[in-house]
Amino acid sequence: MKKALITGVTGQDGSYLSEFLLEKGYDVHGIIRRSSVDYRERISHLEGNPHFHLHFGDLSDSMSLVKVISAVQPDEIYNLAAQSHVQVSFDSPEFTADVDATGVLRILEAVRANHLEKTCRIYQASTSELYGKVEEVPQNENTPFHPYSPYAVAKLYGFWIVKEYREAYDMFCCSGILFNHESERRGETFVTRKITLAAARIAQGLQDCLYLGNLDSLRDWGYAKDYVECMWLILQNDKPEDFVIATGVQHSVREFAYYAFKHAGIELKFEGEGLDEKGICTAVSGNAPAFLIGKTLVAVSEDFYRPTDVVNLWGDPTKARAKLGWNPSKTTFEELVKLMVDSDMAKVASEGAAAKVRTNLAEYLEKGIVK
Ligand code: NAP
Ligand code: F7E
Repeated sequence: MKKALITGVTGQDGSYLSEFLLEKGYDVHGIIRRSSVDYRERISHLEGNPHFHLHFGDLSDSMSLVKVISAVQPDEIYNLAAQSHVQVSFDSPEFTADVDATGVLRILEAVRANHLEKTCRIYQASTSELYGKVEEVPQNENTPFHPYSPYAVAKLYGFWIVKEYREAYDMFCCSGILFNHESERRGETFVTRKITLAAARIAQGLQDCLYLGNLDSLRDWGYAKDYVECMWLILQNDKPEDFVIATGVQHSVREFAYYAFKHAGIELKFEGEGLDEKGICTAVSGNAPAFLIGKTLVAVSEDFYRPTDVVNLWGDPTKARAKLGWNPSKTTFEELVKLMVDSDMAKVASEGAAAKVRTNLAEYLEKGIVK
């Protein structure tokens, strides 16, 4: 039985990759960090599976990595752990560099320290953010990099150190240059999830307005569940190579918001420009309340502008399609938006129902109906 070690196992991609590898018959080991609150929501359904194991470790702690790799003796390592939020990297640039740049080096060195460099294959979670202030569209494996945030600069080091170890020590280590990929499990502060959650809350009368930053920003958004298959395919390839993983289709943040609200039963019309742009409700359908009509439901706030923003990401997945046989069009943009909104509509409804039970209970207690 093959053994895989996943860093970042509690994250969006780590959870899908764990499921994918378990289905492929792997023994899956994940590295987790200690936290004062329970954050294992995305993998809690896997705990108890005899082929799923968790180990404490941290990408900023070399010794912990050496020890976990020594204990597991993995055939494949998927390095997904990172401070992955671009905006946060402006607030915590040093931490981001330590984990996203030096952390990659620590993994590579831990593999060498355990004498596994000839047997263990390593996948590095690289990113379309490397193209940053883009120099051509669409972007492929030969497009020049121009990182445009502390996150992207740190990830650029990760990309180059992987390439260096591949050439210097003949290691099977590669980077997947992944464009944005989203899902029902996406962190709630990334723009897609922020939008689908807000659309669900507004449609259920629990939020008044959604504040966003740059609505013109363009992204090539795919489905995370489809992308983890490609991480695995990259490590099954005959030789270690880097691949762009993308859908080849581009949309703006405004379009994502338009379709998400539409699917939640709210028709939006965008008016104005820059900070004055607004998304106004023109019609409702389904269970969305009629009082929303005429109201501003999306507004722009400077708080969500970045010091430097990446605004034109559009990937060319030709190489992955040709060499790995990967299908970039498995889940379309419309399907992605729909599945995220459906999931958040259900989540908000169940939270709303639980809140209502709590309110009723409080009222009954106060009135002495329930003691
Ligand atoms: P995510 O949901 O933010 O998950 C990040 C994971 O990294 C979490 O499990 C987190 O653990 C872990 N982590 C953070 N700092 C760590 C540290 N010091 N030591 C050990 N673990 C640490 O990210 P994702 O969306 O799944 O992305 C996975 C990887 O792909 C990341 O490297 C990201 O930069 C890269 N990437 C993502 C996208 C995308 O669109 N999703 C695109 C390109 C590249 P906690 O739960 O303890 O915080
Ligand atoms: O922003 C704009 C924002 O935070 C997308 C990470 O997984 O993908 C992700 O990074 C765009 C940006 O993702 C808001 O300015 C507007 O232009 O969802 P995001 P990201 O920065 O593209 C890459 C490939 C990674 O590697 C990263 O790990 O949307 N935007 N208004 C907003 N963004 C956020 N977060 N919040 C807003 O209110």
